[in-house]
Amino acid sequence: SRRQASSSSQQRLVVVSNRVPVPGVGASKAGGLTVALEGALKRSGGLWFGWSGETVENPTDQAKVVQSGNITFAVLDLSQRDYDEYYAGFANRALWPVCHYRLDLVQIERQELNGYFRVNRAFAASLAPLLRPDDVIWVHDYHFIPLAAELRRLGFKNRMGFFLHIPWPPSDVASALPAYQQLLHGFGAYDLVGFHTPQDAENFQRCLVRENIGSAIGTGEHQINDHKVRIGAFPVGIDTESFARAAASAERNALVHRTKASLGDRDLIIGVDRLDYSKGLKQRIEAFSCFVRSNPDFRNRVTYIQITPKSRSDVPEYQRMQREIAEQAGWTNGSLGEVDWTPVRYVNRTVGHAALAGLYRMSRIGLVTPLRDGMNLVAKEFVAAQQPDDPGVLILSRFAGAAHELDGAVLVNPYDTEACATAIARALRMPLEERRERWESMMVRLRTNTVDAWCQNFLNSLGDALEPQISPDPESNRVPNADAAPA
Ligand code: ADQ
Repeated sequence: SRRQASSSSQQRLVVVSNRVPVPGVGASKAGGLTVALEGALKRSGGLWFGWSGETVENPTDQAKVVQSGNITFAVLDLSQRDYDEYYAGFANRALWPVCHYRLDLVQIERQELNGYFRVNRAFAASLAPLLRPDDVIWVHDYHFIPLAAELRRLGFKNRMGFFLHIPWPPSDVASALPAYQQLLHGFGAYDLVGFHTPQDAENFQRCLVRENIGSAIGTGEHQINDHKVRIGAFPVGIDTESFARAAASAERNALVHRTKASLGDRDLIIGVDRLDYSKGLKQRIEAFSCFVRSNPDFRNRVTYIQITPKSRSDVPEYQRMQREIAEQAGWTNGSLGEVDWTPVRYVNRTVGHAALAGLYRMSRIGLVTPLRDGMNLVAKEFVAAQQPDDPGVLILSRFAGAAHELDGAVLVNPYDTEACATAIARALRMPLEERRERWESMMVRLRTNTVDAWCQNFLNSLGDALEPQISPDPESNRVPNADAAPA
């Protein structure tokens, strides 16, 4: 077959992502995902290529290379114009809102669109001299959809896979993207295109069908000219055991300790999200205040902490939202609070991994209510961090990819304020036995579908044999609970 299965471990893994955690450069803000990919690369050795995170006046087209152990990091700087058009522009003002079903927030600028394709072409050209014929290339996320097409144009025949970390909407929504056809053709240059949920994968394949791009061979396989593209769901996981361990030992963490002391005997409700309109913060604060108003017996007995680092502050839609959310948190406290009770503690901070795990663990409720989310790792981290004999309750939006897997959560429609308020009251009153049952069922999933398993599944499916000792288990590529639509 075209994808000849090599059982050698000669093949090198090349990861491409917008941000690259080059050791010793910048603050270590490694999220779950960079840790996971780092894990995969460390095992097999390989190359990690992407943006340096820097903008400079005259960027060169030659990547800066840093060797660390068996991983080679190679990064490019961007000019201010490239950054504005490719990153802050097309990626975050067109692709991000469309993929999160927010057509009201889409900004379409020809120049930004051109910048996006130009930067992808430039990245491909700079990656080209670093590539070997046997390399397996794994491209991540919406910043780099056209990368494979650009590499193919330069003659590369390597196996290439793409994983989208954000949702893919139905074609009526997706087709609001400019250069829609060109973007879809861009996906078609990969051998495998992965999404978090079967629903996203299905949406995507329907887009190809409706635009008459190639033809479906079956569900999850598409023939485009003489090229076969596989399309599948690969729900990302976390390092469950290590997160649980971090949570268990976090009692010694100073911030966790101080927070606990500051709460007195109040119950803690926690939200942790980047400040992003997809996370449903406005609706969430509204639901919390509806809960307090309709459950006066809980006044002064709960505290809602929302930890929300600012992100993409140079994108105008984010600046507007940052003001709105801050105002709303202030309003809520002004109207509901007491001299000795602040109902909402809203902080724009990044919190260390260990402290975060400890804060999740002492919470009665994790509020994860995005309006739309590819997966949402906070939901998984919250569950992994719970105390097995007295776990808290996860309240989860049905519009998070995680809702496909975490059937033990209390699933909510984040737009329905009163229903969310009721869910909060219900979670606070939930008997221990029910909490345990729900938690156990979620942990079963989280213990199997770890981030390592996710990497393995994707790479196995890409038909590569980087780690031949792991036998490809056909069941492991099945999406658990694939048929169960979120309630
Ligand atoms: P994000 O939109 O960033 O990711 P999420 O999956 O929740 O959303 O991951 C956020 C990560 O950042 C988590 O590991 C969380 O712990 C951490 N984080 C958030 N707030 C923090 C804070 N205040 N301090 C410290 N850490 C914080 C995108 C997609 C998601 C998808 C992931 C991975 O939007 O849907 O799950 O990629 O594919």
